[in-house]
Amino acid sequence: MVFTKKTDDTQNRVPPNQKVTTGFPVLHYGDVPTYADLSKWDFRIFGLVEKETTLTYEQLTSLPMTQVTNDIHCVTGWSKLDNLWEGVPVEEVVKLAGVKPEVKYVMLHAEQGWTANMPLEDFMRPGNLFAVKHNGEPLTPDHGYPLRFVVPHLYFWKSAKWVRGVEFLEKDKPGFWEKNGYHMYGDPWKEQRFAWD
Ligand SMILES: Nc1nc2c(c(=O)[nH]1)N[C@H]1C(S)=C(S)[C@@H](COP(=O)(O)O)O[C@H]1N2
Ligand SMILES: [Mo]
Repeated sequence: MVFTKKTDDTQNRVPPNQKVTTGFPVLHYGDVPTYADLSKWDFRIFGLVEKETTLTYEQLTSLPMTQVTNDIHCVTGWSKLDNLWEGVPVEEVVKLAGVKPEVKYVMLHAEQGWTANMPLEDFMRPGNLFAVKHNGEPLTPDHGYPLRFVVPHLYFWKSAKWVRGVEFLEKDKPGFWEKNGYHMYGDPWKEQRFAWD
């Protein structure tokens, strides 16, 4: 009998029933938005905040940027390791508006009314960012240009593409996929794929 020992840590980085892909699949509901220019684009920070704030693309991308590398896990079964993202850390955006003490959840709002919910703590996790680049290249329209959220510790559907705002809430509400049978939280390590998982 031959025993093989994996020499890298890949096996520990891939949640149950996920397969690693080296491609970058495209997954979303609806049409890819197109922009003639970004003059009408804005980003809203609203709900239970001290000061509702609206940023232009220029204001948003003038905030301090960072780079992070992480692994992403799509609920449909693919994982992609070692993604290098560049963008604005979540805390840089949030501190402009200030979160009220009663806030426990957020709702991300994207183009065409698409939404995704998560607990405040998960949204604010260090390493989360509003990304403008992936692996050194500007985001393509398919992958969320001009801005996408990246929250790698939850299934990738929570990482809103074409994100246009964040709303702070006291109570949890289902977002787009969550209304359509997906799990309210979506932990890939617990395989929280569907509402009943
Ligand atoms: N605005 C928006 N963001 C979205 C989606 C969507 O339908 N609309 N789909 C999600 C899902 S299900 C996945 S798996 C990822 C896919 O991101 P990718 O196409 O860049 O791989 O985007 C997420 N973000
Ligand atoms: Mo997905």
